[in-house]
Parts: sequence; C-alpha cells; structure tokens
Amino acid sequence: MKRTKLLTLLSLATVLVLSACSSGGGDSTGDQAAAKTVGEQVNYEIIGIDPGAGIMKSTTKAIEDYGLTDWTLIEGSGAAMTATLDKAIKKEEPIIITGWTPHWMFNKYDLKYLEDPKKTFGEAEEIHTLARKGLKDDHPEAYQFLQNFKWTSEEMGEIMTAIQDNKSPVDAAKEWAENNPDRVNEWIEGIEPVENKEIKLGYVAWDSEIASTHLVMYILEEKLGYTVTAMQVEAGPMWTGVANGDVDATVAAWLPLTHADYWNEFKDQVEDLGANMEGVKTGLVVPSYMDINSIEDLKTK
Ligand code: PBE
Repeated sequence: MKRTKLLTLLSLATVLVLSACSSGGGDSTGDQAAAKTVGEQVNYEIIGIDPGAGIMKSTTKAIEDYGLTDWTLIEGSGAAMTATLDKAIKKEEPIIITGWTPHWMFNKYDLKYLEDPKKTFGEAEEIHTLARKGLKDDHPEAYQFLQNFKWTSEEMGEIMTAIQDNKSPVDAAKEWAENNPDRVNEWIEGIEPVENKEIKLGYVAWDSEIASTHLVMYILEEKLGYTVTAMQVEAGPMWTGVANGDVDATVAAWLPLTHADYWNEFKDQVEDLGANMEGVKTGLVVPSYMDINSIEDLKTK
C-alpha cells in the first residue's frame, strides 16, 4: 500500500514538472492558437462564391483530391466573399477563399495562392469569347470586333480597381476606353459602325466579368453604333443563353478547366472566338500572414 502511494505521488510530481516545462516561458494564448490546426482555426470552411461558378466545382474536386473530408465549401457570391475577406483581414484572422486573377483583391490585400501540386485548378487558363451560332451572318461588325478583342489582366485590373474605388462600371469602362484610344482602335479598325442594331451580352456578376463586359458594351455602343443589353445572369444560364441564341455573345467563358462542364455540354451549340485574355488563374487563396503554403497543408497543418 505505502509503496503504491509513493509511486502515485512521484508520477504526479512528474506530470507537474513536465507540464511546467512545456508551458515554460511561452505566452499561453499564443501556444494554444499555434496548437490549433488550420481547419480548427477557420471552422473547416472555405468561403466560396455563387454555386454556378466553375471555381466551386474545382474546389469541390480539390476537397476530394486532397482528402479534406471534414471541410465545407460555403456558397455565396463574389461580393459576399470579398466582404468576408475584408472583415477577416481587418482583424488579422485566418480565412480561406476561392480566388482568381485578375481580381482587385490582389492589389488591395497581401494574399497568396495555396500551391496546388495535384493541379486540381488546372494550369494555363484563359478567358474566352463565345458567340451564338449565326452571329457572324447577322452582325458581322460586332462579330469582327469580338474576334479582335484581346487584352491583358493589367488592363482589366485598371477597370476593376476603378470600380472598386466606387466608380460605376459604365463610367470606369468609358474612362478606360478614353484613356486607351490606341487599344480601342486596334480592336475596331476597319469596322463600319451600324445603325438600329441590337446586341445582347451575357455575363455573371464576377468583378472581372463586370469589368470586361462593360468595356465591350461601351465600345459596341459608342464606337460601333449598337444598342446593347448586358444581361447579368448565373453561369449556367449564361452558357445556355449563348447556346440557344437568346444571348448573342459573352466574354466570360473560362477555359479549358474552369467551365469545362459547360463547354462539354454546349460546345457544339456555341462558337468559340478564342481567348480574349491569357494567363488567368483560379485557386484557393489566403492572406499572406497565414502560416500555410499548399492545399496539402489543410489536411496536415
Ligand atoms: N471566376 C471568375 C469564374 C470565372 C470568372 C473564376 C469566379 C468561375 O469560377 O466560374
């Protein structure tokens, strides 16, 4: 009996000494935070956007590919996502979002893409212009301009940033066109303006596509004489609209990966006018102050 008691006392002492060592000198709150996994820190949530966006499908696939079984992708919108990001950054809290480039958020905040060693988010992604079948015959002038329209992520970034600084998309596009007459003239060179013709563009309320669509609308209206309706819809209806001819064109198709499902469904019913921008990207994005670098870290860190 006595011996057992002594042993118990000894082991208790050991436990006390050990625990004193482990918290020795450290700031205990910081240690606790450091001990939390990334998943625990963000409640196993990835802040997504509208459910029709290709990046939502890619993220769902990433959750499978990387074995992130506990994780949830939260649906919302581009605007809700950037509002949530802004709140987190103001408090220096951890957050994981579905992000893409070009986007003004990379200018406004210090952000990084998580590495994607399994290439779930693809590689050389582009933004394509799609036209409905028959647009070439019905509106050769608009068709020619849409075929010529190619620009860079820096150029799009200028319009996006102006909109973010509270300019209306219409004014931001107009101002950009006025400041870049050489670029605009390259796209419309030799095209005769029309009269009494209407064009319908389809786009989704992603900040990048709000910028591009308003620029294209401005040029079609102010330089080529069209009356343009820009219809803001979800991604599915945007593709369906071009496929069934309700929409004349869109400059918002992300290929080959982001909109691969839509492409596979509608490729025979649309005309692909090729890339209007190269070198674009989608992925999971975090503030640079977060101590992770790869999607794989979401499972292990
Ligand atoms: N995006 C922006 C879209 C394409 C443009 C990346 C959010 C998407 O995921 O479908």
